[in-house]
Amino acid sequence: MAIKVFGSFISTATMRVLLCLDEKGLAYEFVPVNLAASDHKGEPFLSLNPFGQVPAFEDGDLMLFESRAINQYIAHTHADKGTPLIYEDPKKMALVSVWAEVEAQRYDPPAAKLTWELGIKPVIEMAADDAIVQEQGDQLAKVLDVYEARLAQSKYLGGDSFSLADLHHLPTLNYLMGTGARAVFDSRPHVSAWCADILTRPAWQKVLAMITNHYRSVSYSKLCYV
Ligand SMILES: N[C@@H](CCC(=O)N[C@@H](CS)C(=O)NCC(=O)O)C(=O)O
Repeated sequence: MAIKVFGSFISTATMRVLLCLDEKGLAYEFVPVNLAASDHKGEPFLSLNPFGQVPAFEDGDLMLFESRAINQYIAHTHADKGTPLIYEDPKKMALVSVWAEVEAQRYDPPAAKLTWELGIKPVIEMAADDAIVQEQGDQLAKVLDVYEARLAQSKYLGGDSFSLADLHHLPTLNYLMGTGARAVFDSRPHVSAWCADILTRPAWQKVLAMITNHYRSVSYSKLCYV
């Protein structure tokens, strides 16, 4: 039975899951959820995610939500396919888990707020809040100081090879690279090299191409939501 992802192409959490599936070379069906019409706030979507947020995920009789948990499931279930995103060795895997937590708990809060202010608001013709941009930019800079030290010692956050810990950053990272927040990454040499490396991964380029093709086929008013 086909894997299904219910989500939106503008959603970083949706992109995170699509990227994981592409790294694994898995086929899936994408089911668009119209956020502009608030389809995620009513049935049948609430049966998939009672918190009313995208993405939701279906694999046979298994239904999941929370992008990072979905990716853990994909990485474990298809450990032998495509890019290995986890380690069997418990010590190596523990480090991947540490940095996956760092992404979720430390990096994502400021990165997601900056993505909204600088990456998404301009597209929907809303003005960015300068105070939030300043505050979250400062917060992100402190987190990236820790990344700079880690990446000076380790090619990837979780270890010697690309893993879920790196993968989870890509959607917000990609948005931020097209904004003024890019400077906070570029000014840290090891962070900057890591960004250049992971942003050019073929699986991420494939996700971006799919999103770009999709937006070519929808009207501007729906750009952000379909
Ligand atoms: N922690 C959740 C976050 C999901 C999330 O924030 N989804 C956003 C899009 S990226 C959403 O559905 N926003 C619409 C809303 O909250 O109403 C995950 O990683 O799946």
